[in-house]
Amino acid sequence: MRKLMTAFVLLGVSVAAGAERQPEEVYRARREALAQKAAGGVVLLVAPGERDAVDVLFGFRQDPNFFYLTGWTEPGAALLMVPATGGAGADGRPARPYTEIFFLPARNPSLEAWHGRRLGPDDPDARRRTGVERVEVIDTLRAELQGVFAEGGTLLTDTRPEAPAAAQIDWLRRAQAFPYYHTIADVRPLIAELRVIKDQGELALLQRSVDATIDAHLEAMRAVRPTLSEREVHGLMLSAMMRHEGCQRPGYGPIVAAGANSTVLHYKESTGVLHDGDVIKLDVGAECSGYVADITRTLPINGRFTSRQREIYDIVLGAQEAAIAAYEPGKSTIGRHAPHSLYRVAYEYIERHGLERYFIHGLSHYTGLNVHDPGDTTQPLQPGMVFTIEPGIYIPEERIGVRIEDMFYIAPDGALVNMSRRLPKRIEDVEQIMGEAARERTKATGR
Ligand SMILES: [Mn+2]
Repeated sequence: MRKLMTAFVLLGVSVAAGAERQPEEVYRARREALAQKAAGGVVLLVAPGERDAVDVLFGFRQDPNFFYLTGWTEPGAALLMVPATGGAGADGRPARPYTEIFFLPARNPSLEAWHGRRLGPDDPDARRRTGVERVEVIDTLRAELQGVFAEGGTLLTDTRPEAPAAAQIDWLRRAQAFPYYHTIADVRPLIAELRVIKDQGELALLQRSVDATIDAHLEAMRAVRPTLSEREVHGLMLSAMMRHEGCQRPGYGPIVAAGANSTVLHYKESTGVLHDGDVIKLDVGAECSGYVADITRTLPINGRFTSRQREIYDIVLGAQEAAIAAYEPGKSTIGRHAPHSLYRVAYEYIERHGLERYFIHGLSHYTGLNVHDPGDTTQPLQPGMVFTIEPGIYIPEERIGVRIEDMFYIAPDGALVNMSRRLPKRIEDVEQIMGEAARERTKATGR
């Protein structure tokens, strides 16, 4: 832990009681990189409102793109990035430098009574805390846009109809009838190009989520036994991950699936009970400081795999190892149909064992602020990319579903690094941990 803390200090990640922010200059550099990609377009990002992204258990979750560019975790904000215009031309109009404006809702004491203190645009430390030079009240956003688009231009924003930006720019869409021409384009692909490469601070935050998730899986490995319910196992895993500082919530709907449920890829009910002789599939990950880990293990409920379960398990593990061994820096991809695909390697391994019709999903996805992080999966893996390798075989007629999922990153020298290697997965290691835990339980209860 001390080593990890040292790493955080070195990387400038400030460790607070809650979520951590990276240094201001990191977010500013991301905004500037996005402004480059926007090539003269105006960028508008809008955070969800107080009620739009609230989980009853875990509270408000910031929009990942908004968080990536600002580190801001409060609701209702907006960010406007306006490109520079050239020097005074023949018409005498003044040049405008590149401008960033951060918009905040006006403070609302009655809302704060319910949700707590929020930063307001008039707070003296608004600029310091947002990291943006100009902070305005969000009511002025429309007037600001009207000024910027007085002569048309391109607005880059989240164009999904359900995105918070939609309400803010509805009038602009309708204003298409005005004489000056403007276009609205999707900003998300440009941000995805940035997000797919993680910086050192992000890798440290992701490692922290992975470490919390590993502890959750170890907790389950020691606890799993017949008669427990799926929900109890899930509760134990949640408790273990929440012990880690900065861990806020599960990274995604946890899959805790025993027996026949293990053959359902995204089983979410957790209503089952653990039976002697079955396996349990645990696809559970933590979100810490916004970054999500995604790890899966499959355990024998009574502590010992049957010979058939072993057979399937070792094929899944062999497929994962084959994909890892096949990795080539600057060449391998994770896309299902991409050239030099690691998926292909894993698929062919399972095919050689005659079970390919039971491997029915992809092998990998990027991971970051989203469990399925955006990014082009046909491009060769590059330093800073973080992704899963997760083959699986699901045989409903035998009640056996096995998935093994680890998280990896590509180091600066191109090496493939397993971020979750501390979590055992070889059959003998898993059985040993489960056996020791069972013996300790017997000793403790005298039974
Ligand atoms: Mn996954």
